[in-house]
Amino acid sequence: MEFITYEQDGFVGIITINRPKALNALNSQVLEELDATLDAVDLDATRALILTGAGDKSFVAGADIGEMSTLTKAEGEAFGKKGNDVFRKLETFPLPVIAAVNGFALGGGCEISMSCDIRICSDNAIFGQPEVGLGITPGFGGTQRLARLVGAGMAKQMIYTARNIKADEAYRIGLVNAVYPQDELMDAAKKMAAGIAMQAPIAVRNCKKAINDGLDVDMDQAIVIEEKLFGDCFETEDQRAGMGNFLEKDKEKKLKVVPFQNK
Ligand code: DAK
Repeated sequence: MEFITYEQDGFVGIITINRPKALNALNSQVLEELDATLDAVDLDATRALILTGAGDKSFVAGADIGEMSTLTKAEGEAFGKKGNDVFRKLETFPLPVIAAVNGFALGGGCEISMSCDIRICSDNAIFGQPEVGLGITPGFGGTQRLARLVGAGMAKQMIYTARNIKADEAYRIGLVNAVYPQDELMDAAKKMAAGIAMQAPIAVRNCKKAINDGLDVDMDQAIVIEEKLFGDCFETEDQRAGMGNFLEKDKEKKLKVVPFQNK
Protein backbone atom coordinates (compact mmCIF):
# COMPACT_ATOMS: atom_id res chain seq x y z
CA MET A 1 0.00 0.00 0.00
CA GLU A 2 1.20 3.50 -0.76
CA PHE A 3 -0.77 5.65 1.66
CA ILE A 4 -1.78 3.43 4.58
CA THR A 5 0.45 1.63 7.05
CA TYR A 6 -0.79 -0.98 9.48
CA GLU A 7 1.11 -2.08 12.55
CA GLN A 8 0.05 -4.80 14.97
CA ASP A 9 1.11 -4.05 18.54
CA GLY A 10 -0.13 -6.96 20.63
CA PHE A 11 -3.91 -6.87 20.55
CA VAL A 12 -3.90 -3.34 19.14
CA GLY A 13 -3.86 -2.46 15.43
CA ILE A 14 -2.48 0.95 14.46
CA ILE A 15 -3.63 2.39 11.14
CA THR A 16 -1.71 5.41 9.88
CA ILE A 17 -2.86 7.54 6.96
CA ASN A 18 0.48 8.22 5.38
CA ARG A 19 0.34 10.99 2.83
CA PRO A 20 2.10 13.77 4.72
CA LYS A 21 3.02 15.84 1.64
CA ALA A 22 -0.70 16.53 1.17
CA LEU A 23 -1.32 16.70 4.95
CA ASN A 24 -2.87 13.20 4.68
CA ALA A 25 -5.76 14.45 2.54
CA LEU A 26 -8.19 11.73 1.49
CA ASN A 27 -8.05 10.92 -2.21
CA SER A 28 -9.70 7.89 -3.79
CA GLN A 29 -6.62 5.76 -3.34
CA VAL A 30 -6.37 6.55 0.38
CA LEU A 31 -10.03 5.63 0.80
CA GLU A 32 -9.60 2.38 -1.14
CA GLU A 33 -6.49 1.42 0.83
CA LEU A 34 -8.19 2.23 4.13
CA ASP A 35 -11.13 0.07 3.12
CA ALA A 36 -8.82 -2.84 2.23
CA THR A 37 -6.87 -2.38 5.48
CA LEU A 38 -10.03 -2.64 7.57
CA ASP A 39 -11.06 -5.77 5.65
CA ALA A 40 -7.69 -7.34 6.41
CA VAL A 41 -7.72 -6.77 10.18
CA ASP A 42 -7.44 -10.11 11.97
CA LEU A 43 -10.47 -9.96 14.26
CA ASP A 44 -9.23 -12.92 16.28
CA ALA A 45 -5.92 -11.27 17.10
CA THR A 46 -7.04 -7.66 17.50
CA ARG A 47 -9.21 -6.00 20.16
CA ALA A 48 -8.90 -2.29 19.42
CA LEU A 49 -7.71 -0.05 16.60
CA ILE A 50 -6.01 3.33 16.61
CA LEU A 51 -6.36 5.62 13.59
CA THR A 52 -3.83 8.42 13.18
CA GLY A 53 -2.03 10.50 10.55
CA ALA A 54 1.63 10.51 9.56
CA GLY A 55 3.79 13.45 10.62
CA ASP A 56 3.32 15.98 13.39
CA LYS A 57 1.24 18.55 11.53
CA SER A 58 -1.89 16.89 10.30
CA PHE A 59 -4.26 14.07 11.09
CA VAL A 60 -6.26 14.49 7.87
CA ALA A 61 -6.67 17.90 6.16
CA GLY A 62 -9.89 16.80 4.48
CA ALA A 63 -10.93 15.24 1.24
CA ASP A 64 -8.47 15.90 -1.58
CA ILE A 65 -9.55 19.23 -3.02
CA GLY A 66 -7.39 18.81 -6.13
CA GLU A 67 -9.03 15.51 -6.99
CA MET A 68 -12.52 16.80 -6.20
CA SER A 69 -12.17 20.01 -8.19
CA THR A 70 -12.45 18.26 -11.56
CA LEU A 71 -15.11 15.68 -10.73
CA THR A 72 -18.25 15.38 -12.78
CA LYS A 73 -21.54 14.93 -10.94
CA ALA A 74 -21.36 11.15 -11.45
CA GLU A 75 -17.74 11.01 -10.31
CA GLY A 76 -18.55 13.21 -7.32
CA GLU A 77 -21.31 10.83 -6.34
CA ALA A 78 -18.97 7.84 -6.69
CA PHE A 79 -16.30 9.59 -4.61
CA GLY A 80 -18.87 10.46 -1.95
CA LYS A 81 -20.08 6.88 -1.81
CA LYS A 82 -16.54 5.57 -1.48
CA GLY A 83 -15.94 7.89 1.45
CA ASN A 84 -19.26 7.25 3.10
CA ASP A 85 -18.88 3.47 2.79
CA VAL A 86 -15.46 3.41 4.41
CA PHE A 87 -16.47 5.89 7.14
CA ARG A 88 -19.51 3.73 7.92
CA LYS A 89 -17.30 0.64 7.93
CA LEU A 90 -15.15 2.32 10.58
CA GLU A 91 -18.17 3.38 12.60
CA THR A 92 -19.71 -0.10 12.58
CA PHE A 93 -16.40 -1.96 12.75
CA PRO A 94 -16.70 -4.77 15.29
CA LEU A 95 -13.77 -3.39 17.33
CA PRO A 96 -13.48 -0.04 19.08
CA VAL A 97 -11.54 2.54 17.09
CA ILE A 98 -9.66 5.40 18.77
CA ALA A 99 -8.82 8.43 16.63
CA ALA A 100 -5.47 9.88 17.72
CA VAL A 101 -5.84 13.30 16.11
CA ASN A 102 -2.32 14.67 15.73
CA GLY A 103 -2.94 17.99 13.97
CA PHE A 104 -5.38 19.27 11.35
CA ALA A 105 -8.72 17.47 11.28
CA LEU A 106 -10.59 19.50 8.71
CA GLY A 107 -13.59 18.62 6.58
CA GLY A 108 -13.34 14.91 5.82
CA GLY A 109 -10.60 14.75 8.48
CA CYS A 110 -12.96 15.92 11.21
CA GLU A 111 -15.60 13.60 9.76
CA ILE A 112 -13.39 10.52 9.74
CA SER A 113 -12.45 11.18 13.37
CA MET A 114 -16.15 11.33 14.20
CA SER A 115 -16.65 7.91 12.61
CA CYS A 116 -14.33 6.54 15.28
CA ASP A 117 -15.60 5.56 18.72
CA ILE A 118 -13.32 7.83 20.72
CA ARG A 119 -11.28 10.91 19.83
CA ILE A 120 -8.20 12.13 21.66
CA CYS A 121 -5.93 14.80 20.24
CA SER A 122 -2.61 16.61 20.47
CA ASP A 123 -2.44 20.19 21.71
CA ASN A 124 -1.80 21.45 18.16
CA ALA A 125 -4.94 19.81 16.75
CA ILE A 126 -7.37 21.96 14.78
CA PHE A 127 -10.88 20.79 14.00
CA GLY A 128 -13.33 22.27 11.55
CA GLN A 129 -15.85 21.79 8.79
CA PRO A 130 -14.80 24.40 6.20
CA GLU A 131 -16.98 22.99 3.41
CA VAL A 132 -19.42 25.88 3.05
CA GLY A 133 -16.44 28.07 2.15
CA LEU A 134 -15.76 25.66 -0.71
CA GLY A 135 -19.35 25.76 -1.88
CA ILE A 136 -20.33 22.32 -0.62
CA THR A 137 -21.92 20.80 2.47
CA PRO A 138 -20.00 18.43 4.74
CA GLY A 139 -20.62 15.24 2.80
CA PHE A 140 -18.96 12.48 4.78
CA GLY A 141 -21.49 12.51 7.61
CA GLY A 142 -20.39 15.83 9.14
CA THR A 143 -23.84 17.37 9.37
CA GLN A 144 -25.10 14.24 11.12
CA ARG A 145 -22.27 13.09 13.38
CA LEU A 146 -21.13 16.54 14.59
CA ALA A 147 -24.66 17.43 15.67
CA ARG A 148 -24.98 14.14 17.54
CA LEU A 149 -21.63 14.60 19.28
CA VAL A 150 -21.66 18.27 20.30
CA GLY A 151 -25.34 19.19 19.96
CA ALA A 152 -27.19 20.82 17.09
CA GLY A 153 -26.50 24.43 18.15
CA MET A 154 -22.73 24.09 18.35
CA ALA A 155 -22.59 21.94 15.19
CA LYS A 156 -24.61 24.51 13.26
CA GLN A 157 -22.33 27.32 14.46
CA MET A 158 -19.20 25.45 13.39
CA ILE A 159 -20.63 24.37 10.04
CA TYR A 160 -22.37 27.63 9.04
CA THR A 161 -19.37 29.81 9.96
CA ALA A 162 -16.74 27.31 8.71
CA ARG A 163 -14.70 28.40 11.74
CA ASN A 164 -11.90 26.11 12.87
CA ILE A 165 -11.52 25.34 16.55
CA LYS A 166 -8.41 24.50 18.56
CA ALA A 167 -7.86 21.46 20.72
CA ASP A 168 -8.94 23.11 23.98
CA GLU A 169 -12.26 24.21 22.48
CA ALA A 170 -12.78 20.76 20.94
CA TYR A 171 -12.32 19.37 24.44
CA ARG A 172 -14.67 21.92 25.99
CA ILE A 173 -17.52 21.10 23.60
CA GLY A 174 -17.03 17.35 23.95
CA LEU A 175 -15.66 16.64 20.49
CA VAL A 176 -12.54 15.05 22.00
CA ASN A 177 -12.17 13.17 25.26
CA ALA A 178 -8.68 14.42 26.13
CA VAL A 179 -5.82 16.62 24.88
CA TYR A 180 -2.15 15.63 25.16
CA PRO A 181 1.19 17.19 24.25
CA GLN A 182 1.99 16.06 20.72
CA ASP A 183 4.80 13.70 21.78
CA GLU A 184 2.55 11.97 24.33
CA LEU A 185 -0.47 11.41 22.10
CA MET A 186 0.38 7.99 20.68
CA ASP A 187 1.43 6.61 24.05
CA ALA A 188 -1.88 7.80 25.48
CA ALA A 189 -3.79 6.20 22.59
CA LYS A 190 -1.91 2.92 23.02
CA LYS A 191 -2.52 2.96 26.76
CA MET A 192 -6.23 3.48 26.23
CA ALA A 193 -6.36 0.77 23.55
CA ALA A 194 -4.48 -1.64 25.84
CA GLY A 195 -6.98 -0.88 28.59
CA ILE A 196 -9.79 -1.86 26.23
CA ALA A 197 -7.89 -4.93 24.98
CA MET A 198 -7.63 -6.40 28.46
CA GLN A 199 -11.42 -6.43 28.88
CA ALA A 200 -13.67 -9.25 27.70
CA PRO A 201 -13.67 -8.78 23.90
CA ILE A 202 -17.15 -10.05 23.17
CA ALA A 203 -18.60 -7.77 25.84
CA VAL A 204 -16.69 -4.78 24.45
CA ARG A 205 -17.91 -5.50 20.91
CA ASN A 206 -21.46 -5.88 22.12
CA CYS A 207 -21.24 -2.58 24.02
CA LYS A 208 -20.19 -0.80 20.82
CA LYS A 209 -23.06 -2.31 18.91
CA ALA A 210 -25.56 -1.59 21.69
CA ILE A 211 -24.54 2.07 21.93
CA ASN A 212 -24.43 2.64 18.16
CA ASP A 213 -27.61 0.77 17.29
CA GLY A 214 -29.44 2.12 20.33
CA LEU A 215 -28.73 5.73 19.39
CA ASP A 216 -30.51 5.20 16.06
CA VAL A 217 -33.86 4.19 17.57
CA ASP A 218 -36.22 5.23 20.36
CA MET A 219 -35.65 4.14 23.95
CA ASP A 220 -38.15 1.26 23.85
CA GLN A 221 -36.38 -0.29 20.89
CA ALA A 222 -32.97 0.59 22.30
CA ILE A 223 -33.62 -1.35 25.48
CA VAL A 224 -34.55 -4.42 23.40
CA ILE A 225 -31.25 -4.10 21.50
CA GLU A 226 -29.41 -3.88 24.81
CA GLU A 227 -31.21 -6.93 26.21
CA LYS A 228 -30.28 -9.02 23.17
CA LEU A 229 -26.62 -8.03 23.28
CA PHE A 230 -26.50 -8.53 27.05
CA GLY A 231 -27.94 -12.02 26.62
CA ASP A 232 -25.42 -12.74 23.88
CA CYS A 233 -22.57 -12.48 26.39
CA PHE A 234 -23.82 -15.44 28.39
CA GLU A 235 -22.39 -18.92 27.84
CA THR A 236 -19.20 -17.34 26.47
CA GLU A 237 -15.86 -18.28 27.98
CA ASP A 238 -15.29 -14.65 28.85
CA GLN A 239 -18.48 -14.36 30.86
CA ARG A 240 -17.96 -17.65 32.65
CA ALA A 241 -14.33 -16.94 33.45
CA GLY A 242 -14.92 -13.30 34.32
CA MET A 243 -17.70 -14.03 36.78
CA GLY A 244 -16.03 -17.25 37.97
CA ASN A 245 -12.77 -15.48 38.71
CA PHE A 246 -14.64 -12.81 40.63
CA LEU A 247 -16.55 -15.33 42.69
CA GLU A 248 -13.33 -17.21 43.41
CA LYS A 249 -11.78 -13.89 44.44
CA ASP A 250 -9.12 -14.56 41.84
CA LYS A 251 -9.06 -10.99 40.63
CA GLU A 252 -5.49 -11.20 39.35
CA LYS A 253 -6.59 -13.57 36.63
CA LYS A 254 -9.78 -11.72 35.92
CA LEU A 255 -10.27 -11.63 32.16
CA LYS A 256 -6.64 -10.82 31.48
CA VAL A 257 -5.82 -14.40 30.51
CA VAL A 258 -9.13 -15.33 28.96
CA PRO A 259 -8.57 -16.41 25.36
CA PHE A 260 -10.52 -14.66 22.67
CA GLN A 261 -13.72 -16.32 21.62
CA ASN A 262 -15.91 -14.95 18.87
CA LYS A 263 -19.06 -16.95 19.23
N1 DAK B 1 -6.59 18.44 -0.37
C1 DAK B 1 -5.50 18.37 -1.15
N2 DAK B 1 -4.30 18.85 -0.79
C2 DAK B 1 -4.21 19.43 0.41
C3 DAK B 1 -5.32 19.54 1.29
C4 DAK B 1 -6.56 19.01 0.85
N3 DAK B 1 -7.67 19.03 1.61
N4 DAK B 1 -4.92 20.19 2.40
C5 DAK B 1 -3.60 20.46 2.22
N5 DAK B 1 -3.18 20.00 1.04
C6 DAK B 1 -1.84 20.11 0.48
C7 DAK B 1 -1.56 21.51 -0.02
O1 DAK B 1 -2.07 21.72 -1.32
C8 DAK B 1 -0.03 21.53 -0.01
O2 DAK B 1 0.44 20.83 -1.13
P1 DAK B 1 1.69 21.41 -2.01
O3 DAK B 1 1.29 22.76 -2.43
O4 DAK B 1 2.84 21.42 -1.02
O5 DAK B 1 1.86 20.43 -3.12
C9 DAK B 1 0.31 20.68 1.20
O6 DAK B 1 -0.87 19.90 1.47
C10 DAK B 1 0.61 21.52 2.44
O7 DAK B 1 -0.50 22.39 2.63
P2 DAK B 1 -0.30 23.97 2.86
O8 DAK B 1 0.93 24.48 2.17
O9 DAK B 1 -1.60 24.62 2.55
O10 DAK B 1 -0.01 24.00 4.43
P3 DAK B 1 -0.35 25.16 5.45
O11 DAK B 1 0.30 24.79 6.72
O12 DAK B 1 -0.04 26.52 4.87
O13 DAK B 1 -1.94 25.11 5.64
C11 DAK B 1 -4.08 24.01 6.01
C12 DAK B 1 -2.54 23.97 6.22
C13 DAK B 1 -4.64 22.66 6.51
C14 DAK B 1 -4.68 25.15 6.82
C15 DAK B 1 -4.35 24.22 4.50
O14 DAK B 1 -3.59 23.27 3.74
C16 DAK B 1 -5.81 24.04 4.18
O15 DAK B 1 -6.61 24.94 4.40
N6 DAK B 1 -6.13 22.89 3.58
C17 DAK B 1 -7.48 22.62 3.13
C18 DAK B 1 -8.36 22.27 4.31
C19 DAK B 1 -9.78 22.04 3.88
O16 DAK B 1 -10.45 22.95 3.35
N7 DAK B 1 -10.26 20.83 4.13
C20 DAK B 1 -11.59 20.46 3.75
C21 DAK B 1 -11.59 19.87 2.39
S1 DAK B 1 -13.26 19.65 1.83
C22 DAK B 1 -18.15 14.48 -0.36
C23 DAK B 1 -18.01 14.16 0.95
C24 DAK B 1 -17.06 14.79 1.70
C25 DAK B 1 -16.26 15.76 1.18
C26 DAK B 1 -16.40 16.05 -0.13
C27 DAK B 1 -17.33 15.39 -0.89
N8 DAK B 1 -19.17 13.83 -1.12
C28 DAK B 1 -20.19 13.10 -0.40
C29 DAK B 1 -19.12 13.91 -2.53
C30 DAK B 1 -15.29 16.40 2.01
C31 DAK B 1 -14.84 17.61 1.73
C32 DAK B 1 -13.68 18.16 2.39
O17 DAK B 1 -13.03 17.55 3.24
